[in-house]
Amino acid sequence: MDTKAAVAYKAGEPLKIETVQLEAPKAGEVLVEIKATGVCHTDAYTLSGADPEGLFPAILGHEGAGIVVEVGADVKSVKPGDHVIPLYTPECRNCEYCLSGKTNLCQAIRSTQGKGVMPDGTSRFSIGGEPILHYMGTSTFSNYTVLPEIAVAKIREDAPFEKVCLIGCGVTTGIGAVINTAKVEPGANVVVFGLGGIGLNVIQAARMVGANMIVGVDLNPSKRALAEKLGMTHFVNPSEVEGDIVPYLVDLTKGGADYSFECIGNPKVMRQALECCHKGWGVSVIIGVAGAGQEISTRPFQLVTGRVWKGTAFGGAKGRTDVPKIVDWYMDGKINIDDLVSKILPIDDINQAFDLMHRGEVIRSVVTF
Ligand code: NAD
Ligand code: DAO
Ligand code: ZN
Repeated sequence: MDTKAAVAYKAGEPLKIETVQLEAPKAGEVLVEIKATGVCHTDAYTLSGADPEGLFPAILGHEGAGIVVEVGADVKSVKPGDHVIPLYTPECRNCEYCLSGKTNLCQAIRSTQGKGVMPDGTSRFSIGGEPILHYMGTSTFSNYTVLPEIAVAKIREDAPFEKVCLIGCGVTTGIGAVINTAKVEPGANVVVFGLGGIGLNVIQAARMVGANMIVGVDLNPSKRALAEKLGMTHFVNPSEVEGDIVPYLVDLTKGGADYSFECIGNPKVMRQALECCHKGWGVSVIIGVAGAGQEISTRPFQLVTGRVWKGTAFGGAKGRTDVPKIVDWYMDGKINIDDLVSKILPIDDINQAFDLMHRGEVIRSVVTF
């Protein structure tokens, strides 16, 4: 079939709207009509050329929602008409990682996904017979996309696509980091570095689990109002703090954060996030993805004296199991996604969504087909 898609031909160049040929789903695969997709920093990171694993030409996009149109042989868990959210972290429920009960990093299709192809080693997308690569196993910047069955979460049918698409990345990552990775308990003091799409979801999850202080740290004062609406109790702008921000935050939290979250991707801030944690038990979670080749550092004594450094991908969420529950939380009014969707644009204007993101003018732009 033919499908409309935004194609990334080359690093650093705008996406091009094209008619792309898409092969039917093979065994264990599903064809999904994407209705809406968020535009996330990770797409921009890959498009910029800074991502060492970025491959071109490809169809980017990993924060989508849509409807199953067709299923290949042996597909049992979804059927045409089901509403789904694509998963860049699949859940096969059968590999060593899934069965460990210790991680969400299913490895069933990891090697082919990283190469931009489907599990049989080939791409379903092409133009004029030349293959176009998949991206993160999802390629949601295409009106129709093919995914492995294990990489779709079935969701309820009354959930609006242009909102719940954010559960495909930002919402689940931030909320999962609090609930699954850090396991923040009621009364805890939390410090969140970076109040973008990820940090705001950390904040609303911290409020949901009953955290006491929820301190937000951001250089951009325009982030303050929405963060407060979502539960932030104290705002700190590092550019207004005299001297080192670490002792300032330790003082503010009366001994240090029980939990801190780095939601920027800056190794210097990652160090601050660890070192502002409480001696003896503070846990710091790295969510931000740093540039290729960057390294973190601290004095080992920070860890000897009881602080813990952790990281999380997709908030530690097992997609097929957890994503439908998060959709329910949104539909039940327990979490706010509406305020995170700053702009809705048609796919033809997708490059404008990237511009808005680079200018820091949106939390998320959502593109619809
Ligand atoms: P964003 O750009 O919307 O938000 C980052 C925020 O950090 C902005 O508000 C910015 O003003 C602030 N900031 C920048 N530098 C700062 C500094 N030095 N001190 C304080 N504040 C600073 O980004 P986002 O969409 O929220 O994503 C955040 C990070 O999370 C990115 O690195 C992204 O790649 C990563 N991410 C990780 C996962 C995962 O599974 N681990 C998933 C999605 C995104
Ligand atoms: O190696 O098993 C693996 C999976 C690695 C992918 C984890 C994704 C990390 C977050 C990247 C940003 C997501 C938009
Ligand atoms: Zn698995």
